[in-house]
Amino acid sequence: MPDLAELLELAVAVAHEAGALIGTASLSDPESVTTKTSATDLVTATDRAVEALIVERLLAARPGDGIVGEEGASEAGTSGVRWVVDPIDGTTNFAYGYPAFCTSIAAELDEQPVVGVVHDPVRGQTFSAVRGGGAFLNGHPAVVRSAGPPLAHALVGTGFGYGAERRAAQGTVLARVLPHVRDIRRAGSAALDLCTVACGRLDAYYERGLQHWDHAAGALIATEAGAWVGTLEGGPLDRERTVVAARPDLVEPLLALLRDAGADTMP
Ligand code: LIP
Repeated sequence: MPDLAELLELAVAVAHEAGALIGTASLSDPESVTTKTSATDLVTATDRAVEALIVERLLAARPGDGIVGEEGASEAGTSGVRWVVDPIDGTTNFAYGYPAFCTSIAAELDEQPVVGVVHDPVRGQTFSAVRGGGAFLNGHPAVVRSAGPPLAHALVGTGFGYGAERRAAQGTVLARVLPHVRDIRRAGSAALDLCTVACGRLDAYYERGLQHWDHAAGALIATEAGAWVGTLEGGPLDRERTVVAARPDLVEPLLALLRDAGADTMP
């Protein structure tokens, strides 16, 4: 069993270094921004440079570990520890200079997250968690309220995919959800949204179609903060399902509202 405190310390140090590199990035060269799965799915040279830095640092410290990264990093490893990396979650925001993006690093054992770090370089905020050890924001406990305003007065986060068909369906679901909650927030980064639930700045968050690296660290942080984290459809957090994170007292009414809104039948 690896020392989880050591993995956490490494992930925090590497995430901070990634944040510093992001801070020096220039997007002035038009070649530095290209697209991936669709014309709206952006990737920048900085995403790739930050992922390369993270991979280099993690494997230098722990040569036997595995890694999977959004920008293509893939190492099987032999140690049993696998790192799941999103160098810049919220790339569209980063490319626009819209101040809501982060670096997300998770360590997994047997495909279960045991360490999660989400670093927001704009606000200088680092969210972290170790399985069974609680969640923290800049070293202070991050705790979800066990109870609070009813769903009709809840602040709910969500997000939209890069494909037009899915966006249309997500827009239809959102229109049905909106009259039944206080308001909606769309930050543009699933990792930040999950951490925002973890520290009680949102009452709940839901999104369909997330990649593993979008939620690997944030889901552990929200869970360790006391949020319910799961899927609308039941089963694991994967691309085919709707990830939900919420105050425990909101879960039942929120899942019912999302089903009524047709969230579980979206393409
Ligand atoms: C983003 C997610 C966000 C989602 C965006 C995008 P990326 O990840 O964090 O929640 O709404 O469509 O998938 O592409 O910035 O790493």
